Amino acid sequence: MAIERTLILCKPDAVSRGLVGEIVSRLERRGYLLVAMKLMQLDGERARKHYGEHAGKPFFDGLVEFITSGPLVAMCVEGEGAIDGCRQLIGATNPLAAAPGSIRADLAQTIGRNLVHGSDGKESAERELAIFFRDNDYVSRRHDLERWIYEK
Ligand code: DAT
Ligand code: MG
Repeated sequence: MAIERTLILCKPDAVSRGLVGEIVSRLERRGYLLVAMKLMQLDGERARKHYGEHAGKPFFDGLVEFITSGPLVAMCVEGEGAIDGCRQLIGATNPLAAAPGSIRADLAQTIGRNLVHGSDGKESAERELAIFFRDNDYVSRRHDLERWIYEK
């Protein structure tokens, strides 16, 4: 394993439902560290870039419309194996198939309003983080990493 960074979004449904704190809390309780965080509203261009792998699929236009429909919270989350670990906390894409205890199983009902985005691999994490953050948006949590997470 390695210390990884991943992009997590609290999508507009999460902001609108007042679930940002709940979602951030679950990530923090796992021990993951926030190293960048931004409340923002996406324009169509950036939304299409972020979800580029889904271009042409039947749900693509609705997905872009939804993700741009209101403010979202973008985060860079850091930790040991954080990419897969966050996907585990988030749960399967369809809340009905998500493991009980995951964010989507506990808090969401439908695939189109599943509250959270998490990068699905190293390459997508890097690509997606660059869409949302610049180099100087990141803070170092090295001290917390060493104190709480890193196994020496
Ligand atoms: P995930 O968000 O779990 O990585 P994904 O990358 O396959 O899932 O899809 C991105 C988002 O697109 C997903 O969170 C919700 C939406 N989506 C995916 N499949 C869908 C479908 N069949 N119908 C409606 N929305 C869908
Ligand atoms: Mg995905």
